Amino acid sequence: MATERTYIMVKPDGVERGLVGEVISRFEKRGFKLLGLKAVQPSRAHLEEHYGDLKTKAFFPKLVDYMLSGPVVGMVWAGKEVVKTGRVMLGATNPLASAPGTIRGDYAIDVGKNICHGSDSVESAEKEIALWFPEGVCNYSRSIDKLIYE
Ligand code: DAT
Ligand code: MG
Repeated sequence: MATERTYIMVKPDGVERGLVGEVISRFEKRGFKLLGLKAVQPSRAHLEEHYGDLKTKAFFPKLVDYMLSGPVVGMVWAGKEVVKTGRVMLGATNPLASAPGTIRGDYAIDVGKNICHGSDSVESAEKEIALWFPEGVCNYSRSIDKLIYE
């Protein structure tokens, strides 16, 4: 069985607020496997591609400007149902609707400053991984997996 992968990104507000470690820590402690990690200052064109499905939305220009306001930290995590579970760990898009215990529910208030991104499907995860990590990511096995998976 191929291992599912997702693209998780700490947005500029999350980086400036010192929440990179917190996001990494939650995915690490949950048991997911880190395959890629880097800080980047993406171009406008790169962000417009990443958010391509939202380009007709009224908030699109503001979203891209916000994403351009500082570096982001992108990561690739792997594991069982990591796409769906990653989204649950992030919380709802609007932080005010996010449950406490989620990243957005614990650290954010406004939708336009919601700290983190997570792929919304296996297909978009693979597209986003290719976009943000064109050089490729790691692939390795961990002996600890026998303590995490039955
Ligand atoms: P998500 O980031 O939960 O996948 P999305 O893909 O629908 O949500 O939107 C991408 C980002 O755009 C989101 O994290 C914050 C911003 N956004 C979404 N809906 C918005 C809205 N109604 N007003 C302002 N910004 C919005
Ligand atoms: Mg999305």
